[in-house]
Amino acid sequence: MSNKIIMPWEERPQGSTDVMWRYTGNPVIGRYHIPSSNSIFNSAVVPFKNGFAGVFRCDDKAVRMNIFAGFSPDGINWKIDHEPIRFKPGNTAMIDSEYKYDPRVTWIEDRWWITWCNGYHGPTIGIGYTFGFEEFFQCENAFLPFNRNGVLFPQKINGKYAMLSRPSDNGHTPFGDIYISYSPDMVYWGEHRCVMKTTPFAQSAWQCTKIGAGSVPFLTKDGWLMFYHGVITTCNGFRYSMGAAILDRNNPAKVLYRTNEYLLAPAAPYELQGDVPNVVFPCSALQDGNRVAVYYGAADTAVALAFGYIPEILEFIKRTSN
Ligand code: BMA
Repeated sequence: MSNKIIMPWEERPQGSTDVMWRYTGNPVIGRYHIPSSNSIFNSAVVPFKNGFAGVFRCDDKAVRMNIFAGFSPDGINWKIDHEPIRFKPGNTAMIDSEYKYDPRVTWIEDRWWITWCNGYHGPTIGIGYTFGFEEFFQCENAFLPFNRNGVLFPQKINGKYAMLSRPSDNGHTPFGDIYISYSPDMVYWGEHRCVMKTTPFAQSAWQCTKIGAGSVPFLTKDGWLMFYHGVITTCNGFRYSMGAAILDRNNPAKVLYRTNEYLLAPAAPYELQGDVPNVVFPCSALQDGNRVAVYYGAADTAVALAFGYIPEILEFIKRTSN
């Protein structure tokens, strides 16, 4: 990130020993931020020009799921378009989409790539791109239904685009592991490999039902750092928390370390109360030297921010890894 851009940041609260901590102004974006919205959550933010751009999941008051572009000078105060993104055909004329949700955004080489959960006879991974968040182009879906949580790496790996995803079912999916797939051209995806599975209940129950990639991975001295969500099934339904993993730089199918303890779990009122209580769902991470700011969906209702120091997070992942 260029020095001119000032990333949203707050120091760790006095007396706290948490590895990651919440922004005191949370939620950053409330549910009624645009006139049509019922909820705004699970959204992705990237540095753009002298500030930030984002792709936001805004469900409307008919609870139709769609993605919207937004802009901010500081990552905190957002102007989100009142109309959803209208995609033009990119590398295909087949751009059917019954709904769009849970976007991620990645700069690769010459453009911003957007992935999202695309409704095509059930959920699968939609792909699109934009050069400046004004015109948007939609590409072939990456996979057959059913799949969710498609997250691109920010650079080609061994000459190919690489994407994490989570094969699922057509409903609320009581299972799910993270896979990686490769593509030479953003049309054909293959070489699918399993990356991470759920954990045994007695070992790390917060991630024993399903896991899914969260933020676009970024390189650190130890490898790719990726925030992900983990889910436990409770007597009141699913509970979503955030952990992180370090993946091998040259072969990201190889997990070097992974949090056995969560980094952030639903505890703040806006994470406990909302359309779906008990959800912390990371979708993007900004970094600035040693610091990271993670945007996450809170209770399927609002967008929130958490902060941490990258060296401390790496140390925590290694220390709590099994
Ligand atoms: C998942 C997705 C997410 C949502 C989560 C919790 O299956 O639908 O968009 O945040 O459930 O409801």
